Amino acid sequence: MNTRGLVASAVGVALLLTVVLPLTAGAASEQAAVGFPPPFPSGTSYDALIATLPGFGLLLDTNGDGKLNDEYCDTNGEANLALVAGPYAVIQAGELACHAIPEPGDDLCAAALVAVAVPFQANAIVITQCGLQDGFVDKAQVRASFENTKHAIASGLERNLLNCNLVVSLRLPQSVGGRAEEVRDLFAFRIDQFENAHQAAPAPLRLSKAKIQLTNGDADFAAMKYRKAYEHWCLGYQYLLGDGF
Ligand SMILES: [Ca+2]
Repeated sequence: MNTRGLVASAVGVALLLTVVLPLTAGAASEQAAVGFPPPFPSGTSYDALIATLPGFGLLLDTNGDGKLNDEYCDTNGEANLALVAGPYAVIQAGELACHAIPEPGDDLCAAALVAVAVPFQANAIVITQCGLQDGFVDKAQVRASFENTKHAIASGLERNLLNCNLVVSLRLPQSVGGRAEEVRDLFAFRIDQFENAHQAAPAPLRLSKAKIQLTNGDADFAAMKYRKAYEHWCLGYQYLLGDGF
């Protein structure tokens, strides 16, 4: 393909970007407001960063929640951006080749290619915008997955504490592959939460009893009396259950 054909082809691909591409509906997902919500990006700088993407049809409210910060760039649109990136690279190479032409032909050559390259440079900016947007959404989703996984694990531990289930792995220390420290730290964390909730009032007797069980459990755990330690923590958790919240 000669230079004229290449440029014509590249410009044709660029014009495709002006076409708003149809979007496909996402798979059905849980929409209830449960768990840790993804911390999607926000702020005036962020708004400025993505401001042009909706106009290109690259960032649309596909889930209908009225927000764009939770959306990935349209994949078809991104594919077209990538298609244009190839010819742009060729044009950039052509600019370098212009330097091999004696003056004043080199400047004329470079000027002609720069003029052609302008829309492609804009395209490169859009690629960067979409890359950042997709990265922001990925990061928010990963954070939410991490937090919700911790919530699910904590809930599972609490269900065992609720019934004082003597699950062996929950009694053994982490040094041998057990989860006793997780149980202990979760129980201690719940005590702290209860104390914070009682800041405006004296700590109730049941909370004090729970803290005693934490101390006793810690002592037994240090003495490698793992079953007794778990039983203390479990009993302490029972005191929290009856705290009247
Ligand atoms: Ca949305």
